[in-house]
Amino acid sequence: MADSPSSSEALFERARHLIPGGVNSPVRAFRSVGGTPFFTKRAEGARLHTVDGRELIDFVCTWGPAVHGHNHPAIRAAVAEALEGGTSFGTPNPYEVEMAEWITRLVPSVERVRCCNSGTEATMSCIRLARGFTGRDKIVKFAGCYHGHVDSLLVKAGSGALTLGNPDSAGVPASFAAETLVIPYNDPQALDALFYDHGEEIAGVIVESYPANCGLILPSQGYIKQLRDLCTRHGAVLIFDEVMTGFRLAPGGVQEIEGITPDLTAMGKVIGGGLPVGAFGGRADIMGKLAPEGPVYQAGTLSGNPLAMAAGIAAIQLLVEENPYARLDAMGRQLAGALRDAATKKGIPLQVPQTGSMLCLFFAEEPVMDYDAAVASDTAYFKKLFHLALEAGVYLAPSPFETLFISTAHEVADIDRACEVLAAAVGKL
Ligand code: KE4
Repeated sequence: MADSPSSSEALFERARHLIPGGVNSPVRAFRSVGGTPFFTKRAEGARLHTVDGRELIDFVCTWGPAVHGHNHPAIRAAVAEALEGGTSFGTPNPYEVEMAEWITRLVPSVERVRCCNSGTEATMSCIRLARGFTGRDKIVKFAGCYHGHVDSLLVKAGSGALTLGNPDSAGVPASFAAETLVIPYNDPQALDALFYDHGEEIAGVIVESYPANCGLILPSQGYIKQLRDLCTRHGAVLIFDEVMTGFRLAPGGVQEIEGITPDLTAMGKVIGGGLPVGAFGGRADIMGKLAPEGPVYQAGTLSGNPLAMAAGIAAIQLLVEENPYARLDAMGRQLAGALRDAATKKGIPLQVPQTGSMLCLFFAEEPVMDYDAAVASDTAYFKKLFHLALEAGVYLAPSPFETLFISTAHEVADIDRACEVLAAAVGKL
């Protein structure tokens, strides 16, 4: 069929001339799996409807925010109601207060909170606060973790940076990178050595509470506790990046599941209900350093935007009312089990780490516990599986270094269908 002006092919051809890579965020470009990205016309529940007339079961969920699926009636109604009052005021508004009350109620470690416009802004602000609070300069991150495109954190980063093969982005001065210490995740000895050598220089340690940007990597027993204890002993600020895991894996995120209290938490995605959002918060003594109360500056024209706050409040209220976590975990287990069974039957090494509504596929002999093991996994198998699944109407994240997401809009029939499609795809590898 000749490409109609609105086909994905035609749209991508137009986009490529005007937008770098044809996309407004690199990981959408299908660079690591090949092919042309499809364009979505609308999204409903667990499905994306492409401009080419295809209907796909969506396991990307707009990279995490759509924990209730797409276009949920309650979220749509909340945005419509807020829209009656306008789109942005540049003054405080009631929605911001309600959002702050929800976040501080569900995440007890967050005594005070500020909203912003993205997860990147949230992590960037946590870093600046840690430095302003301690008067120290060094920041610690973990190889493969991704915290948004903050200069000082685009060092051995995951997600799109890793997908495109440039985990250390160009444009970040060596002087910036020098203030960021990077160590392997899940390596207790490396953690001890780092604090032995640099403990008193470290302003803060930022960690994805469950790393999910070089695939999903779960912490070894006791690792997060060791990190907490070392930060406490050396006066370093422990920052949990719960942009992806917050509210999705439990009402209070991973810190509720693990029983570990960070000093600051970065949040985003779910709390915007699909609209642009970020938030960061934590200990009152640290947050008290933030302008206009303290010397650490941070700001945003659209921070606390009434539409984003209304959508996020509706999303949070749905989670509290429905308490869907056990059902989401059951669907995650079913999908992971079907993949493991198919790989065993085919005789292909496949690891499928899963927790709650998050899971990923590593074509590897052994469980993947860190960045090096993740990048050593067989990405060619993943690429083939991705396209076999897409052809059959199941959309996985277009990168082996991302994570699959399940929403409350996924029905039993969707998971059954996905299990069938993915098992068949594994059988064809
Ligand atoms: P944003 O600036 O994209 O809102 O959030 C950055 C961020 C921070 N922390 C974690 C743990 C994250 O996963 C992210 C962003 N996640 C990626 C997907 N892995 C967003 C997708 C994209 O970059 O297009």
